[in-house]
Amino acid sequence: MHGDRGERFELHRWLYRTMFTIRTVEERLARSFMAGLIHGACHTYVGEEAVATGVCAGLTDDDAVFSTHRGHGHALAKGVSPAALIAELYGRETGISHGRGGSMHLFAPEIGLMGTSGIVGPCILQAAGAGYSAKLLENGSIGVAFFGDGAVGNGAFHEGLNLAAIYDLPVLFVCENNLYATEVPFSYASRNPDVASRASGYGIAGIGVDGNDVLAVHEAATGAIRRARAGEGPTLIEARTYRTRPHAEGMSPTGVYRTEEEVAEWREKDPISRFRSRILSEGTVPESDLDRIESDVRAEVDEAEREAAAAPWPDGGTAPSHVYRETT
Ligand SMILES: Cc1ncc(C[n+]2csc(CCOP(=O)(O)OP(=O)(O)O)c2C)c(N)n1
Repeated sequence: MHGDRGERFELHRWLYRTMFTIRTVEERLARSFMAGLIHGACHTYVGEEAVATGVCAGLTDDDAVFSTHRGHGHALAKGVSPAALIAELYGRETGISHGRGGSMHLFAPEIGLMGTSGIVGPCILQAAGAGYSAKLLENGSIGVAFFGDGAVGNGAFHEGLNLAAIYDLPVLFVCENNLYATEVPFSYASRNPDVASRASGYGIAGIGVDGNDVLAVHEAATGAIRRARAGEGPTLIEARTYRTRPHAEGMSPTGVYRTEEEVAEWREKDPISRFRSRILSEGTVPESDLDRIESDVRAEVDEAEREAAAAPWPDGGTAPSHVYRETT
């Protein structure tokens, strides 16, 4: 296959595989959490896969991603393997952070995953810092912050966007607006439900996009990445999406804050089945390829789970390692 058609074939395959990998890993992790295999909290990304996937498809290993407590999807889309992710959540030596950090301490700087984090907000400042560093070094890389609507009211949002704006820093601020911060509706926590519109307050570009449409996210991100690399400054992207599982595993998926009907409505807008239908209607990738991708991913995740469950625990004697910088 040549030219545009060939590029779309490869892109669509990558997007489908990445979203399906995130979904499969997350559903397995939810099951493992109930089985007591996961140490610490587990916030899944089910329903929001198109955001990390659409953005990360435009990044290189040199671009620095700063993530959140809901960061498994960002880690996988940036290139962490299911095996290294699952082993980390199981607390094993073979995990991406050698079993020391778990879900909210996933680090792989060699591929630009600069960390998931349990603290809501600072990733925005860290991404601005990465953009500042890239600008000084003139290395063409960019900083990316993924954060939820809950971070928009945090002071870090104002400081990070303002700093990036005044220095024209190469940064993408990606707000994953899933309508709730834990169980608090964004409509309660803000008088302005339109996050993208806030960009104008900082004099930067703001784009609102359907966060369950992976191609729309990818298109918005590609334009923002191109502008950032060209020295044209930061962009705020608001990806409107929804998490269909509870805030964290073990909590209720519905309750006083949202109804079962609302969750069911959003399941109808599932980003993976929507993308599958679109691929098939446009004929970019044959159905047999999509089926093969699914069976390959399931096999990979099966193997990753088996390996993680059999992997050794970190040696207790190494607990103080990596806590303080070695001095001479
Ligand atoms: C600074 C800080 N304040 C409060 C919390 C407690 N907390 C954990 S998750 C969360 C909600 C975050 O919501 P949002 O940013 O919208 O992300 P989502 O969970 O919806 O993906 C809060 C308030 C925290 N972790 N850090």
